[in-house]
Amino acid sequence: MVKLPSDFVWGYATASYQIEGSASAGGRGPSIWDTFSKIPSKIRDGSNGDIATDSYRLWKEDVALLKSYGVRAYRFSISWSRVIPLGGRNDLVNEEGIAFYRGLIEELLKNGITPFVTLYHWDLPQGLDDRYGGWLNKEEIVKDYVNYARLCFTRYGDLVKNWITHNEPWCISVLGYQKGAFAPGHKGDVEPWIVAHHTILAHAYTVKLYREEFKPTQGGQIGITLDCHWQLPYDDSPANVAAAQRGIDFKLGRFADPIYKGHYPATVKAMIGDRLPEFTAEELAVVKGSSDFFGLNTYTTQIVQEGGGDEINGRITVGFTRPDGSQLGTQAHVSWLQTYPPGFRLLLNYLWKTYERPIYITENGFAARNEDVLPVEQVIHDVDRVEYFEGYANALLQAVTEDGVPVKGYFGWSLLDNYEWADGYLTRFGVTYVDYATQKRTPKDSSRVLKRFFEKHIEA
Ligand code: GBH
Repeated sequence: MVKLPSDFVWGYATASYQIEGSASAGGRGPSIWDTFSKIPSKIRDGSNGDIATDSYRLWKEDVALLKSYGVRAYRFSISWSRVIPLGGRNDLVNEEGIAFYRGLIEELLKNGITPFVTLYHWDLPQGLDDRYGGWLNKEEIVKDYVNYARLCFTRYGDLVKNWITHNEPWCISVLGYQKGAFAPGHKGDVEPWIVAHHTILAHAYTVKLYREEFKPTQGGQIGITLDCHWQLPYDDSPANVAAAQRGIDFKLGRFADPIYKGHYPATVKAMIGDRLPEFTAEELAVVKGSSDFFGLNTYTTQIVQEGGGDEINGRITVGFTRPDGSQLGTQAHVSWLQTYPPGFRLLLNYLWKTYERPIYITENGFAARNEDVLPVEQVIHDVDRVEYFEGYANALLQAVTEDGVPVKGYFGWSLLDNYEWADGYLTRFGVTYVDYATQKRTPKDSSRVLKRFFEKHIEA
């Protein structure tokens, strides 16, 4: 095969809190991000998602934009507290919120765009955190999450055939409960492992529900999205090679191994000891095999050396500098991201070999430098983002056509510049420039790159 298969899907991704705004309109209840973003000094520019890109009101314009970009699919997330304002299984459903996503889904389909729906992109209803501690409370959160998922399958499953449970549980547990950098802002080294365990269970029981009660009649697929930077050993010393594998275990394997293989990685168990919760036999039977595909968010590669780092990454040191002093690739606006397409190809091969599931790239993208300060006329000529997407799309093509990795879809992050969490509005990942004063959308050069690429490389 020299081309991508004719049913290859591609498009752009977004997330509810990052684009919707209208935080207290339409009957929406608050989420933990509404609370967290208002704590002084948590967000670099002191901003929040109250308005964001105003997509709760401008959604038709956004669908038209997607259409003009030639996409086949759009990945967005549902705001849990917009459809169940207080979040719980005995709480009221907000029909206005339900109707909003129904309208969006119908408009996408009318335009020939397939919806890929994420159930949870970090905006837990504040009501659940207040009531019982949110992700820390196993019995309650699993039941409430499954109930919320049931509502979505019931109301949208006739039209939506591609479901993603969590977006990046690593961020939920590590940034939310270990580093305190994301909502709800806890710090410690016990909670992150408990929370991670509960996100896996909520995911798994949701998939069980879908497979038993919805899939037989609705016929869709469901999986989870995990994030990973490829880990490149600093040199070929056995210690650094082992460190790179441990880095992958701590970032990805801690979720992927239970879900696809039925156990936590041995390296994680060894370092975390009895802080790592155990699954009961009954739970394990539900967890193992609980994803129809491998959803991957990936942005970059890190160069890894043994030792020195903290436990979060498995006591490794990560950077971008090679032994000869050279950098891995083009530096982004954010410190954690450099362009390195070969790492993407290596990661895809690793995932296929290790987990043997079809892969969807659910996010991949680049924040070019200084887009927060340059005038729009300059920002739209985003050469670094163009270089990034060309490199990564070609690496994907090679992985599929030369290495035989079954990648089924690709979503660029993101359709629009948007609320970049703790970075606020200072970091821009969009292929569309957003003027936050007027909400005017202007396509950047990069919006044409993926269109051209997939027009050329997908089988007719
Ligand atoms: C994704 O997160 C998110 O799904 C999306 O919402 C976000 O807008 C997008 O990527 C761009 O960031 O703690 O050293 O890893 C990517 C995960 C989490 C990666 C925060 C960078 C900070 C540095 N990101 N992380 S580090």
